[in-house]
Amino acid sequence: MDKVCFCAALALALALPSQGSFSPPDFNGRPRGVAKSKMQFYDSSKPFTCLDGSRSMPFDQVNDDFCDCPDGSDEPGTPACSSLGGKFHCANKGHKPAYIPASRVNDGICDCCDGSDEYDGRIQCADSCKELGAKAREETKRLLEVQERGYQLRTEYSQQGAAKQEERRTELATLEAQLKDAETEAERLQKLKEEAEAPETEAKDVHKAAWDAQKTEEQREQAEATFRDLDADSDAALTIAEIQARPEFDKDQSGDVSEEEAKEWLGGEPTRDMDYFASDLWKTVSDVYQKPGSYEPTAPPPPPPEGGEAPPVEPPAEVPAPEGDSNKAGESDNAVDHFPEQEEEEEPFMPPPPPAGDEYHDDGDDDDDYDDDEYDEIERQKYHNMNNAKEEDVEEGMPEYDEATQELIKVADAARSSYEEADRKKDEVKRNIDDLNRKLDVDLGPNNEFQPLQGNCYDFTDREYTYSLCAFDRVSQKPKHGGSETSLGTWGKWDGTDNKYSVMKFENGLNCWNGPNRSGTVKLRCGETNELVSAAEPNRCEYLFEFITPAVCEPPSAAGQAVDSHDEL
Ligand code: MAN
Repeated sequence: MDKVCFCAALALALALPSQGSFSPPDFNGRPRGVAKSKMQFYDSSKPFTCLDGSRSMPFDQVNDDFCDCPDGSDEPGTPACSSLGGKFHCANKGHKPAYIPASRVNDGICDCCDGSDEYDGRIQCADSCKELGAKAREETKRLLEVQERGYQLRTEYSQQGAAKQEERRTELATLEAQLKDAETEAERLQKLKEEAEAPETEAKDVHKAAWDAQKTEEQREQAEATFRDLDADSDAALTIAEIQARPEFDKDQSGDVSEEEAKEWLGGEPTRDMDYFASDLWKTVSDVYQKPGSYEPTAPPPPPPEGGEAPPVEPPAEVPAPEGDSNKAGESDNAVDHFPEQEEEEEPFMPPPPPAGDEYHDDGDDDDDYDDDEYDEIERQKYHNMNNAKEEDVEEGMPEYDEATQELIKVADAARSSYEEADRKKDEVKRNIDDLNRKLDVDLGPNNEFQPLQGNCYDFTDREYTYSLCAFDRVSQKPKHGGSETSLGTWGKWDGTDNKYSVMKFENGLNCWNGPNRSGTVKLRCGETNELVSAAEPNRCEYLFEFITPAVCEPPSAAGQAVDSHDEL
């Protein structure tokens, strides 16, 4: 390989006393740029062999400013092998030795604190190693003290953590015993509740059945009264002509009630008796039927059927109102007697509601579109949740329960609230057990040293956001000048490479628009306090935090080695 000539080397050859060809003077008694640990390979009494063993040469070719070895090892003290990635060793006596790229040798800039990289005389470098070394040693000492105190705290954290975990285990055992008792108690009270509810339900059912019977009776009476009113000739048969005589049956509003219309009202037959009317027709008829004297003023009088006799205009003398009026004490027998003291109010006549189970009865209020059943169900649920079950099956208008039933309801209510209280207690114990188990399941370090951080949050504020790290829980970000908090992730796992307890990983934060879910990586460093010291977003929606904590401080011996990793001087 042709030797490369460097002008700087030529200049040096002229400026400095020659030692062999262009070799720069030794430094610290060894060839310039050679570390003490490599001295044995640079023995000037022998030929030099490239460190990769590729070739040997007379020793005066070492540091002659010509690159001979493919690994650049013959030029440790000159820039001749820069292109091969050669390194220059600064001894830096009084401070830490260091390697710099060979290209920086004699480049006019002082790189080594001892100035050994600038020897061609162009510039003079002051030796600042002593001063820098003293500062560095002071910093090392400070760090060691931090490590020492931190480790002391870590030991305390471990003790606290172990005690806390033990306390949790003891509490868990207590709670598990409590849960068994609470379950037994809830079961016992549930039985009592069921026992109290059985007679309550029975009594309520009896009451309800009587109420239903009364309603049926009332409806029958209303139907019969209506029949009597429509049956103008009182022959116990309702005819087409009698229907035609009533303007409210003008379904198509043509001005009169046609024969077909009337027949339709009678269910397709020319005549109907009271029974059929009450059981099959009344429900439909009641929608339009108008009590005598309550006709719409504008309704035209029905024309007499052709060739037939005009129906009588006089309504029958005594027609009980279809609703309400018929339930006066003493007016009916059987079911009505179940509620003898019930007071009824005089009400204007309204078509009676369809019997239970029928479709929703349109009250003419077009915007009233809620679903009755759904509403009732919500109400029922609400009552139940309020532990107010006694009201849930009281129908509107239904008379009060009798005293005996009310007493049964009271007893059942008390049984229900006792049971629900016991059930709540049981659920609370269960929740506490789950909570404890979750805490006990977290890996709090080999010696529980991270336990004192559990449940604590630490903030760091930069120009835009306040970041919050809640140990073993979540990391979040909140804009400094208002706006809502964004989840950057919840506790995921320990994720260090050499030491898994050196990095925390938080995952599954809020989804990043058009990207992944946000996530946070927390690098832990030894410190005397617990502090979030930096936050960054190196990639969009991936956050990187630095957190100092005593929980990762090493024992002083290991810390000393790590901090004081001096090379030889
Ligand atoms: C918010 C913050 C930022 C993030 C963007 C992504 O502004 O969470 O940290 O980079 O959303 O859209």
